[in-house]
Amino acid sequence: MSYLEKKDPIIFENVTKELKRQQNNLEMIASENFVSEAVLEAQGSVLTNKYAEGYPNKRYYGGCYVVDKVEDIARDRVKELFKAEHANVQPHSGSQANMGAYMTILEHGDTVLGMDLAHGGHLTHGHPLNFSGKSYQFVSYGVSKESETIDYENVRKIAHETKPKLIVAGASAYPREIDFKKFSEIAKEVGAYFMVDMAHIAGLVATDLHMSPVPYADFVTSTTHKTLRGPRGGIILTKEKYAKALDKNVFPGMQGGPLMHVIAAKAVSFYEAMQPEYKTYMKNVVENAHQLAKSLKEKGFRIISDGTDNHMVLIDVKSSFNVTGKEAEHLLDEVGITTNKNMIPFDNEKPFVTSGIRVGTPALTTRGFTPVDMEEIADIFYETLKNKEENNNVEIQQYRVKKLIERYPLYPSFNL
Ligand code: DSN
Repeated sequence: MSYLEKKDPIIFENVTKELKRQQNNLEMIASENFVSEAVLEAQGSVLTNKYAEGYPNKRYYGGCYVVDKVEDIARDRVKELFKAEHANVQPHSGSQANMGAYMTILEHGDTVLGMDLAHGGHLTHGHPLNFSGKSYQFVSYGVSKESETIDYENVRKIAHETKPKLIVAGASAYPREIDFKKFSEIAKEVGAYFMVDMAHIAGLVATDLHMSPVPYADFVTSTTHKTLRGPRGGIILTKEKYAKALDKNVFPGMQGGPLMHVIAAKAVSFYEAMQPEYKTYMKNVVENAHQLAKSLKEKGFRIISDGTDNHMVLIDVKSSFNVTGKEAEHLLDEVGITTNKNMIPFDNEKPFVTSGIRVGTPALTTRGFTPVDMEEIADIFYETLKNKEENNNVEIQQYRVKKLIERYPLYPSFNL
């Protein structure tokens, strides 16, 4: 019997249920992944007990000589991984990472140019209810109606008109490569700082499957739990010239004690991302996404921007099969496929309904899924969504999902 089971059976029961849910469903949320057992072990370690406000060798608490080493290793590894001059590994999340970067260069009310949320941008890129939209004056760029890809000339035009202090690139729902060089040229033209939120594509950047923003941006932020396959958390990379100001804005500016157990787990995932197997993994992620987009198209789904360059596919389910994103998410859930409804560019539906769903291949690829499986999954999507008024043989699709899952066990050694 585990400690948890003995002490707190109800939480134990739910942890077990969540393990089973992850094992028994097709996890296709583009921002999710399955970390290694080593990452889980570091995150579940006694480092959770340690207070370490400050930075290595400059702490406000005694007894930090061990966690100092851990944070130094994490910083060194992530700098090596992304070829960055300076790294801060303390942000508790991607939102905190963005806040830390904003606080370093912006004053309240400053103008920031970021990607429209409805076109793929993130909550912290200026949503009116988020701290970003409340603290700063966000203006936005989007994608072109025809190609559904970023219109750089339009970005340039808006930048010249609005003279932002900061330009933000990076997205939560954009399936195409982003040209960070072009963005940095535009930023230079208008005298703006340039920041990239690479949360979704960090794994592709680490393995040279996407242009790196590091040489071009003043600040690069990321989460560590998406394609990077680490624990839930954030990082900020920057040039040496901003290092001191950035660190001061993260602590004491924005956070107190760092989560040392999470930093240890981040360090483990950075090590893993430097290994050749990870490069193979990321190549497979992209290959699977390509195949998924291709097979979905063959089945009659309209794919935003007509394909993908990365790990995600954005599907216009509304114009494909007259089903909203909300309905599609629900129908797919029923057969054991986890996705999320998502706005598509120029969407007429409300954010809680949407015309699209966003799917990704990072988690399934961690389990070992291949392009042949993507063809099968596209067919299950089709059979499930083709006619919402009809019974689309839910049991048959559930059985097909079960068969796929059985082929690629997840955390087989876990015996909770
Ligand atoms: N909510 C995340 C995503 O799903 O993309 C971004 O923070």
